[in-house]
Amino acid sequence: MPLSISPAVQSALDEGWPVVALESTIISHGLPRPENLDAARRFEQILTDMGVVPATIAVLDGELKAGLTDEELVRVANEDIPKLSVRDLPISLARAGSGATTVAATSYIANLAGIRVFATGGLGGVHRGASETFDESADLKVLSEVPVTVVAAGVKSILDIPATLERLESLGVIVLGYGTDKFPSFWLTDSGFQLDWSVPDASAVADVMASRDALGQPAAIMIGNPLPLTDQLDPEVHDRALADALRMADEQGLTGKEVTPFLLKTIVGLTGGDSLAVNLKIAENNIRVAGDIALSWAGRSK
Ligand code: PSU
Ligand code: MN
Repeated sequence: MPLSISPAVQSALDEGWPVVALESTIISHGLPRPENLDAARRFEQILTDMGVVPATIAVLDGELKAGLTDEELVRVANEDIPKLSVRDLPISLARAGSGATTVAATSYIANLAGIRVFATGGLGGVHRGASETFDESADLKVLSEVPVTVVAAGVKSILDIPATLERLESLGVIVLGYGTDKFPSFWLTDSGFQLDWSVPDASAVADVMASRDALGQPAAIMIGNPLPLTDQLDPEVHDRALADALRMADEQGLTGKEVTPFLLKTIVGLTGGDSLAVNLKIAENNIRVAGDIALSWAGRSK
């Protein structure tokens, strides 16, 4: 199997120490240079400071990588590499290629490596107008198939949030609000959509992981972790930028994997960088919660 696990991640897995997987599409396509490299390093440092081993996931020179050296992190941040979902992995391997992994591909590789907890910014989901375009992120299908616990600030309001929640339900993905019963919508603390279940802390998440395993269910657990209200993007700025970005994507006739990166980039421009600052806070907030969950999980499997 062309899977290369870094020595630090491998020994953590062997010893049952806490490990958190991190996604690379957020680094290569979700954040602008040069902030992306600083952010990628900071994401890993947050975990290291907590006593958790970071495993940033990407594809480099035809190998699936779980855990990157600093040089490899620099490559992911600075090279023009493609965005890879699960179906792109065999092609990238066949060509000895490199690429950044989406939530779907990261979850898939984390599972191959035996990593149980994963932190990202926001999930992909059902796009607005999907009943016409069929644009639904492969993130959702993959989360119905792999037993990871993914911490995300919900999904962005660039998507159709109620449709995404319906699909998560159909696909059997377990959805838990972290200290909230409202689904977060990334830059905004509360999407207004109600969740069925919430958990107060990391230990309660580990309880659900254990009972999920006991039942042998195939799907992931999604933890909806909202930003504190004081950190969210100004809702008026948000609504205006969102409407403009959606209109521009429509005018340009974008389809397929270009849509999400285009919307993210355009919204950074339209908010004068405010959305970027909030984006970084979100990722860091999710990484801390994922670290707590990994610590709690490691404590119990000993
Ligand atoms: N949502 C974000 N930031 C991101 C992405 C989604 O807030 O960077 C990325 C993730 O890698 C996610 C992917 O898996 O976009 C979804 O893309 P698509 O809609 O093409 O499946
Ligand atoms: Mn899509």
